[in-house]
Amino acid sequence: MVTLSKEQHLDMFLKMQRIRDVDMTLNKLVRRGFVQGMTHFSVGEEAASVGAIHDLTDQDIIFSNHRGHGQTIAKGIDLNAMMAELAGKATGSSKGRGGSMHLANLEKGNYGTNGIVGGGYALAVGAALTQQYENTGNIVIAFSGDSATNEGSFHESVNLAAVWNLPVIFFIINNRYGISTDITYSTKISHLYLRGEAYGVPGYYVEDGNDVVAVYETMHEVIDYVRAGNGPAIVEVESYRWFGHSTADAGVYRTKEEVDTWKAKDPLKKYRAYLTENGLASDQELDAIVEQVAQEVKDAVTFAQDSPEPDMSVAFQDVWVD
Ligand SMILES: Cc1ncc(C[n+]2csc(CCOP(=O)(O)OP(=O)(O)O)c2C)c(N)n1
Ligand SMILES: [Mg+2]
Repeated sequence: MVTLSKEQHLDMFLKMQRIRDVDMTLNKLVRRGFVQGMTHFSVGEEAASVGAIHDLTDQDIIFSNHRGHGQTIAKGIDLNAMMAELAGKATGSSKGRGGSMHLANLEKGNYGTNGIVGGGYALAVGAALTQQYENTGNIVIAFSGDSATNEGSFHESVNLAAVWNLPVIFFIINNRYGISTDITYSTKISHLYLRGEAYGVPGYYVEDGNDVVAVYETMHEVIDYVRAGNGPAIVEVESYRWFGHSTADAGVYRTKEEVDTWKAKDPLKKYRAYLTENGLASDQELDAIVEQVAQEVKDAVTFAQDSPEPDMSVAFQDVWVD
């Protein structure tokens, strides 16, 4: 058991609320053409991102996938820069050239979301090799979904990381679907963390990935293990996306009952109950955070809307190192 301070708890609650509010807001704005390109929401999976990232420093590195708003926010991006990026504006975190699936924030160690399923694993292994080679003491997390672990790049990356004893964690959010394909149609084994066994990598499992404290406690142990130079680890947490795979999903492959069952396991409600029942925060304190975040998100949308379009000349900037 790790003891988290009240400040740490409130920070985790705030980050989870930010993820929730940003994606709920975007879900409405998408229909009004605010977002440039396709986007995938993290609503329902907030605890997994925040619990996994809370113990990282700004120098520790993350790579994410197409569903990366949650990790991007948990790693501390400025909301104005994120919203402007989603809207394709010049003030965006990647000057409006990236959008939802190329959200990066290098100062905070976010090396980017990625539209190629399984595309982040090998990049994470490369970044972990740099940390080892330069003896920085920093670690790397490669976030992915369940389905991506069927890509060859997952297996090659885990194997290489194991052989080279690299400081990288493969963090899998198992939401049971790859677009509309149920996991039982694509994967024979019951738990993805077991895949580590084949490569000599320890696997950790959090059954309730909607419990931010449970995710945090496991990750606290795993991060210490990896930072101490013991080599890579795999972590699998179970969670669920409330919305469709992307903004273009009619949702015909799952029942309303199934979605409702998971909505009842709302990570934010669960955390609020934990904090209030354990005397760590009052409902009033948490309500104040909810209000503060609502204002931040509103301001970020206004900032993005009022920002200029990028000039075409930026398209070829930052492609090569000078
Ligand atoms: C190499 C590649 N193959 C297929 C796709 C299309 N695609 C986008 S997301 C996705 C499913 C990913 O599922 P999972 O890894 O479980 O993540 P989740 O969407 O559930 O968070 C697929 C097949 C892609 N973007 N890249
Ligand atoms: Mg999935």
